[in-house]
Amino acid sequence: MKKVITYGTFDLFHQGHYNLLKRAKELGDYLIVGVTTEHFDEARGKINVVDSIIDRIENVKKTGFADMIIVEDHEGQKIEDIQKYGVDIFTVGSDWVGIFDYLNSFCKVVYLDRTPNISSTILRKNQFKIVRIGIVGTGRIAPRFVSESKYVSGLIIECAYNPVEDSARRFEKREKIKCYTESYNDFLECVDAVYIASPNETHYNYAKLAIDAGKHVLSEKPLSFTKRESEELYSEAKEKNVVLMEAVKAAYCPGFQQLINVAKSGKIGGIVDVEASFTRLADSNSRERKDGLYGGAFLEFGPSVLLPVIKLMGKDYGSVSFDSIYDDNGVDLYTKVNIRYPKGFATVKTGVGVKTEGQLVVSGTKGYIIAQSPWWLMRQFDVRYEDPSKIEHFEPRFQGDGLRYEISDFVSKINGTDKKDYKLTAGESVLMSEFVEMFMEKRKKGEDCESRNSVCKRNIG
Ligand code: C2G
Repeated sequence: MKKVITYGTFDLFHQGHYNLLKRAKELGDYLIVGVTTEHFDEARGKINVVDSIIDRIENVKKTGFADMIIVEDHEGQKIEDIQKYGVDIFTVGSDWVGIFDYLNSFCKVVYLDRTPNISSTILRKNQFKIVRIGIVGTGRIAPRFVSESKYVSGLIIECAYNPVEDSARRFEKREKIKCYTESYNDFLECVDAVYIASPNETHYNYAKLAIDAGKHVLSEKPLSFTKRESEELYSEAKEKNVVLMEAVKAAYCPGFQQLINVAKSGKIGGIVDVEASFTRLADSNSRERKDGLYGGAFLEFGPSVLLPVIKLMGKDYGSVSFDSIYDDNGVDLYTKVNIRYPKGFATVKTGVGVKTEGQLVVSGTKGYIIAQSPWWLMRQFDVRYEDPSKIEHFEPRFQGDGLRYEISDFVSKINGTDKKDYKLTAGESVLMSEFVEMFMEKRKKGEDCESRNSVCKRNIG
């Protein structure tokens, strides 16, 4: 009996898939079809698969060509399967010519002509309107957004907005975007959604205007400086039936969710303490170091370090104490926050003028989880126990520089294929604004501190 094997995602099953499976079966007597898992597709850069793996397997099954269906979920599996099942022929469409020649050492490799003019990507684009995204602000993170968005199908970067026309023009030219403008109204008219990457103090207003105009919003953190403003934005977004997401990128990275789920699984017992640090020394002329009102460590990194705390310790905090080291222009160079919970603690540290280990440690009654810097991208973490020989190492899949996951979630929510907001709920986002508000209030109170020498240390908790 001649055994044939082939693999695929088979998303939005179409004639091209059908023809491939039909001809694959004709190559032998027994056909094995490997259907990829969503995680494995994500790992190889396909992050917009629409159909669930169950549906994709079902669609392959319905063709009647597959004698066996297996799941492909890791690199190197093809060799294992060829050996395990005693496969004679590996086949795949001609778009892969050359890529699988190495399998000739294990079995015959046959590339079958691809069916022209049809693909899951085209269908995904046809099934959903292409989302026209406008970028508000042309600073450092905006170019990263443009490059990462190339890995997400279903969107186009339509326009760049900056109140300074020259900045908008230069960005549009450099990033090869369709248009630019210094008028926010004109900008809103030519997009379906906006990514707000402007200075911190402008996020709320730009988001409010966009939501009022019926546009979807992905805003850099902090979304706003007060609990009330954030609540208002989320309720208005709900009323207008538009998506509002705060771009705390760690929340959307696959590894971060895995760490949270591992922590909540009971593996380390009851969670007692969460410590998260994020420091990045900023140039003394940078916005972070110069803007005494809206710059500084906590406004820059507070939402990121609060994310694991809120996810794991919840919203019922007790006392909160802020402790900061200030520059003489009122910028907090280093802010440490201690939070008390009914059954535990949390400590977060942020810095733009002080450097510390950027790690995340989740302490429990049976063990602890540690993720080294840059934990916010979550490329790896360890679960450790009393017995030092028992370390469990996790290396979740991760592509690019962390933005494509939030962009993909944003587009999926806009298309309605992903209504869930478990990665960063409105409530969690509002709670972050509550902490930001507390920090700014305590900082204001601390302003009457006796001496404002070069390093004014005050316990304003
Ligand atoms: N295919 C085709 N004609 C098309 C589209 C796809 O012949 N118009 C073939 C592909 O070449 C592939 C199979 O159908 O052999 C499944 O295609 P996809 O679902 O797009 O999955 P892909 O990522 O191409 O799968 O590791 C091998 C990959 O998993 C192949």
